[in-house]
Amino acid sequence: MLRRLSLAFVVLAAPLSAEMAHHGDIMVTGAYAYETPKSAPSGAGYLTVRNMGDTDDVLLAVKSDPMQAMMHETVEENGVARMVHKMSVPIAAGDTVNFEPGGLHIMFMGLNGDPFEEGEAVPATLVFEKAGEVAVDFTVINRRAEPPMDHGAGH
Ligand SMILES: [Cu+2]
Repeated sequence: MLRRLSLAFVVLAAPLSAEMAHHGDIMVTGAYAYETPKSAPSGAGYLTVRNMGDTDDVLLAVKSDPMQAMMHETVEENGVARMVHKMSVPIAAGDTVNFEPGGLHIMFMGLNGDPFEEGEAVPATLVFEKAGEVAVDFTVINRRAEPPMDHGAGH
């Protein structure tokens, strides 16, 4: 079921919209990050990526200068959770991939004393193999707030 998102979402197409349509339509929704403690070196962001096209795509990187952003996945082995750095995340044609707590997430490193504060937006650029660069703002929310996620579509 498609739920209405409680926060406005941003979909920014690459400059060449014809190219975009040709190479597959990537739609990014519900991007948010949790606020961080003042001295935290890093923060985590989550979002939903949909491939509305008929061509498989791959998320290759996330840029968020001056921070370093990486794709991570939390995996559990023998009851111990650890984070694995993902070099790429496939977004198959017609697929929806959820980055959510306990699974895939965007790790922002190098906060350098500038914590994520509730209400601010963290700008980032997602780099896809075919769709190219997609700009997205991660809305920073309170740790206890309900994430602006659409959980229905991907499960
Ligand atoms: Cu991580």
